[in-house]
Amino acid sequence: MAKVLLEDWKEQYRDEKIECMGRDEMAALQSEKLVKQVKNVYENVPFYRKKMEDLGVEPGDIKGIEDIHKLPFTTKEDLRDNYPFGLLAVPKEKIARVQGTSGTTGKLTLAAYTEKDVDTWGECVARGLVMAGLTSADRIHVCYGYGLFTGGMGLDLGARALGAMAIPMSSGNTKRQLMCMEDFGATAFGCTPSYAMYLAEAAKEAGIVDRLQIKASINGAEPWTDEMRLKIEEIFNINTFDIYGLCEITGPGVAMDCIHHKGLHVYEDHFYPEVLNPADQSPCADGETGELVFTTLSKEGMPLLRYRTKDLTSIYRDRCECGRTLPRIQKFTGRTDDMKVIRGVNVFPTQVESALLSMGGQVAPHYLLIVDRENNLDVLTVMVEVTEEYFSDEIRKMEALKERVGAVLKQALGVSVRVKLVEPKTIQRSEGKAKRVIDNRNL
Ligand code: DLL
Repeated sequence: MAKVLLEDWKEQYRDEKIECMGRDEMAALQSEKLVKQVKNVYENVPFYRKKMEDLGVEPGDIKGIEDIHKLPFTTKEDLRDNYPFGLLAVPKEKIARVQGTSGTTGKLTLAAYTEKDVDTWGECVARGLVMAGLTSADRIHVCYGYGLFTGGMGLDLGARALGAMAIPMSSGNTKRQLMCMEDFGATAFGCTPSYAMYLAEAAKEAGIVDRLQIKASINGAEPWTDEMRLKIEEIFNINTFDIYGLCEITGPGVAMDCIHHKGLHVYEDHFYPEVLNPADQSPCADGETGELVFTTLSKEGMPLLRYRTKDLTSIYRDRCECGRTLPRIQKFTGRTDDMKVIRGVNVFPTQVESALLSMGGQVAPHYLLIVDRENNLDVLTVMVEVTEEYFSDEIRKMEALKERVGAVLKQALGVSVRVKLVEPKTIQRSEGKAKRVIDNRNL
């Protein structure tokens, strides 16, 4: 309930030395860590020794960060093949916790952390919390799920490192979430952006927005647009920040955006980012979109070399207006697996989101893409929820709105779509990561 305007923002740093370090100094730090890490995995992870031997690379060939391109890639399939503990670089007794994520094929992707890895994780999230203007005096309501999913634990560890109060709500039961938010005087909350939108609408409907003490929210775990951020900020009157992570690298806290929202700052002293052309894995120039690939420079439990995230973004390495030199990855359009090719045109759900949100409140930011194949032709249907304000029993009005939505989507996507308008509150709300696409094509 207290959005701070950019001109009144006072930037704080958790670790100013690292966050604002000159590029050469950072490269030296990364080089030192990489050389050690490569030696470590070569000696302790048979999988990496074999991969390096297959490429004819020895630890001695890696003299600094500039040699990173000589190293082998790691894929999600490699993790599956070595499930659950085949990639550990330490004995199992040194593993303090495991976290995971359920993949689309049903098998878990599992990651293992030593005590020190857990501390580093908390420290990285705390950097993000400070970036969001929070201090040890704050009360952070965590409605990411707790469990193998890293969201709940990640924010919790961050709050702990910061010395703030964690309110471990986990996901679900929106009424109770809002009640506790109000009763405990939470000053910040964390959850997926789709759930933040749902919470915002529910708080508005319950007429309690003015009674909340929230000033910031930390949202991530799924792609979302700037338009969605502005909508959440507007309803709650708060500042909202994007946080990125994946359990294989660390949970939330690999990168987060600052008040300038010019991309998410990667904590590159721990996670070295590369953006590579998905076709041939050659490096993309700054600003060019490609696949994000990470090498964990400090990880002990399950270090990964050049892990292919399948997330698409671009990177900028110039100093941000906030003073940080940490490189910025742009808000994600989605993963390579989220992208749907509709009659030859690439479509991301986030494009639909920004188009719908540009329609000035005629439709709600809740949508679902359904892809079918009819007579050998791809058909994309977009289910769109009409807002209470615009919903009407008059067929003519609804037909006109449907046409407007169709035109806006065609313009945004470059392909025509079928629009199915549905009544307010009929598209299922998510408490975690929203499911935005159903593909019935069996490709
Ligand atoms: O989603 C970790 C996380 C929890 C991040 C809470 C932020 C907040 P996984 O379940 O392993 O981990 O899923 C990782 O989610 O590769 C991206 O495709 C997607 N993702 C995560 N954060 C963002 C974000 C957590 N801010 C996968 N924007 C990643 C877009 C995101 N996509």
